[in-house]
Amino acid sequence: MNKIALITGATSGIGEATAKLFARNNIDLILCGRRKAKLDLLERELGELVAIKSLSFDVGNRNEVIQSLETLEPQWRKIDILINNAGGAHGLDLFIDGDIKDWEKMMDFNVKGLLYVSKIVADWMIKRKSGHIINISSIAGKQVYSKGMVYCASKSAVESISKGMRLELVPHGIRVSNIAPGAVETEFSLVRFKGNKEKAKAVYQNYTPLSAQDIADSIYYCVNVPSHVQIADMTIFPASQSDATTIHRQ
Ligand code: 8X3
Repeated sequence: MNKIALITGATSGIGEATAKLFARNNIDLILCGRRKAKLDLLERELGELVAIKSLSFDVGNRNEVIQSLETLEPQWRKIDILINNAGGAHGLDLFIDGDIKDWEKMMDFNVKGLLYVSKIVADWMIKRKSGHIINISSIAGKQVYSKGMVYCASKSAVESISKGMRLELVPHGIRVSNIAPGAVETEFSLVRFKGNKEKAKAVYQNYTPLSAQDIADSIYYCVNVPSHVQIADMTIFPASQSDATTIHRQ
């Protein structure tokens, strides 16, 4: 019988690459995202390989999360792997210039959304005494940089949540892995800079950034280690990156 993975933020970037990799490796998928049309497209494409369920909801909206997950039939609640990937950065501004709506989005998606989904799925995993939760954090969760304070705070919350989950869920046979990427070229910077393509492109210029596929490969590694092994924490940089703000450009 195939394993089942639930992936949030499955319509683009790391989430989409992970969905495709899992499907090619016979893992059935619950794909979650806001973009219904993109979910339908993915469902059609990957549905040729594995069983797919797609749920369109806003991860930051508690009622939508609860209502959507409640529609899952019993066989789909047997989730083996939860990938908490939804989230992102909104704005790159000094604290005093920051847009409060950006802060709210980052806290709603990156922190609260992750908690809403995990509370429900962890409960199902506890009943089955097995499961694996993978939280997509960031180097920003380990290092604070100017103009990124609230994004960094949201990701350091993810780091704490990963540690707390591990303390409370390991006794129930659940593994928790925290993955903290550095610079990954996805829609991340386009969202951060509110659609400004020039600014977004500049982030990844004159070096080779990570791709969504690189992170999907790392996630796949984490879920495939022997069952007595738990990758607690993985920080992944491009070869040219030394810390959150230091990139060696040619
Ligand atoms: C993405 C990496 O360095 O822009 O989370 O914060 S960084």
